[in-house]
Amino acid sequence: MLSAAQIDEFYQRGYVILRKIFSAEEIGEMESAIARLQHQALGLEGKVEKEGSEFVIQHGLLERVSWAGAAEPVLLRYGRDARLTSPAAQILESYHAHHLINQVHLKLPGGGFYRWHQDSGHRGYGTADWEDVNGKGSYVQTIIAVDEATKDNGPLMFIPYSCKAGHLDLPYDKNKQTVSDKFNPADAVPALMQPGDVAFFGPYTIHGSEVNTSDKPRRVFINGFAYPGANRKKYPGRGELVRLV
Ligand SMILES: O=C(O)CCC(=O)C(=O)O
Repeated sequence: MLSAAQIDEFYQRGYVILRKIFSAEEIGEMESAIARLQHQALGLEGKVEKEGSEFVIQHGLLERVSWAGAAEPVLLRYGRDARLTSPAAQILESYHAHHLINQVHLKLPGGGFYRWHQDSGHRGYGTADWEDVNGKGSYVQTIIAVDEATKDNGPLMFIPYSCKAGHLDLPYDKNKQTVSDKFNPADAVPALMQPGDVAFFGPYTIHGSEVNTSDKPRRVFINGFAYPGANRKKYPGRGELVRLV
């Protein structure tokens, strides 16, 4: 459970990081599932649907797996673990949410660039796909660190307090860094996490990450929950309504 101060931190600074939430053994189970996903992706290229999950492979390297829990049910189980959903319930002030995202980012050496963005853009803010029905973002993204995130392996970076301005309609180009006078990248703070730590952030928090310049992967396991009624977009997987607490 989050304290009142942590909920405040989430809505003011835009993110909160909880330490040592999943044990080394549990992270080991997630790692094994990710290794099996990598095995399933061997020989694939581009965006490929397999076993209900969507694999994205570029130049032979697995970049991410969306709705990973279809191919690896253990990841669906962890994605709905109370240690994620209870804080999500507190943040959303809802007993239920649509489980939209259940995704692994592998960030293998040399890869894994994610330009500065707000998740509200990905959700479809300003289109028929998305409505901020609770007026507080209506969405929470949770990121479990599977590997240690260091300065060299492309850690997730947040722009603190960027959420305060709401949706900023930042320019979109997947492969180029986002340049906008609406935020200053020099304000970015890296989320240096240990395996088992979890970051929670809202849809208006500007975040991104650079290429992994180390020689090991920087894997994270991401689960996203939308306030009932906010989403109308079809996601890989079922995006079903789940009970949070
Ligand atoms: O894996 C990363 O570094 C980026 C994650 C991200 O951008 C997101 O979850 O929206």
